[in-house]
Amino acid sequence: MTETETLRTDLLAAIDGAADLTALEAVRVAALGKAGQVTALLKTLGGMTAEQRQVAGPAFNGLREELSAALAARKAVLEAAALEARLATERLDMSLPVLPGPRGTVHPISQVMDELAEIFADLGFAVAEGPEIEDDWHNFTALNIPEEHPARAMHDTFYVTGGGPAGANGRAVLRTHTSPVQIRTMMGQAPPIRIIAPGRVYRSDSDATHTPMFHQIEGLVIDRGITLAHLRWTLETFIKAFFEVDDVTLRFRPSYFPFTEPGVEVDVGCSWQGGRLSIGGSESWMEILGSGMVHPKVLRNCGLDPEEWQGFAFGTGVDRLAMLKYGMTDLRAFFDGDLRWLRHYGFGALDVPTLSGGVGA
Ligand code: 2NL
Repeated sequence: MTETETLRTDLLAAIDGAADLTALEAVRVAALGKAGQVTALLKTLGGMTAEQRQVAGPAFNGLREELSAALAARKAVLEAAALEARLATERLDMSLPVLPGPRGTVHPISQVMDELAEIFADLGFAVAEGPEIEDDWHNFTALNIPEEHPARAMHDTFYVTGGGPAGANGRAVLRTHTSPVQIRTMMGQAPPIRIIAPGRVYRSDSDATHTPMFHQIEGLVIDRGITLAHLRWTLETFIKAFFEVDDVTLRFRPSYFPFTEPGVEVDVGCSWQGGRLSIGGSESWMEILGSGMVHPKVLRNCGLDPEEWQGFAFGTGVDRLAMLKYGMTDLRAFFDGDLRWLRHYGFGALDVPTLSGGVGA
């Protein structure tokens, strides 16, 4: 028993003397670990007579419990001391400015969308949004693109399996243009209507100039007595404001879209600057928009009487507008998430486009 008593005194002293958590852990292993001294003592119980065990059993187990309690107490003291030491050295000054300065940037697509919203808000257009998973009817049928129409194949549609939007009307698709937003607006509110519909659209097409997801903006005006002249003025005003040039010439060419009659493709006068075509001047033409008068069938599909209501619509690619205005040459880089590219082409979060400050300031 004296041997046990000595062991107890030594171990309790070692626990008390442990200067840090590492030292304390070493004492625990030496006493209670697999090959520890107390563990070895407990193993001797097996070779004892019943009488010996009656005395030694409670003594050894009592020792083990006493040491466990002492270890836990010492551990709590050392942990509290370690925390105190950390708190004494670590400082967090909540009043310091964020370092090393602002880091995130606004993606050029977001910036251009904001610029467009600002320009059209000034002309009295509201921003309209709709689902990116559409149904066949809103994406195609309502727009005078019936089943088997070649335009459906031309749109390289992504079909969605496993359910579409609530109250779906036909197969679920990823919208191939933002026109269904305008269909929903015409069905949901009475004219006059002046909206732009910017957003993501999807087509199963991928190469140097096409990505499977890209951004489109469309505009729609519905009112009494709307003509191509209103379309022409609106597009001219928009292009001048967006590219911040006063001398722009637009050229309207007859074209065909199933949802317009007539359909009009719009070119803008350009000139060569630094090896690239840029907006303004008259050396060359660049196609930038598709547009037209809303087809009477489309109006009727939305419950509007074409004898009473007319309208114009237009659409163009936001990514391409951004490239033309800010000089990027590779569309795919828009979606790579490359931080160097984002820092170079990104905009400051506080550079909010305003007409008074210059939309591209
Ligand atoms: C393009 C340019 C266009 C429209 C979009 C439209 C929407 C409704 C009715 C009539 Cl609801 N038109 N949008 C019109 C002309 C062109 O987008 O190049 N698209 C293939």
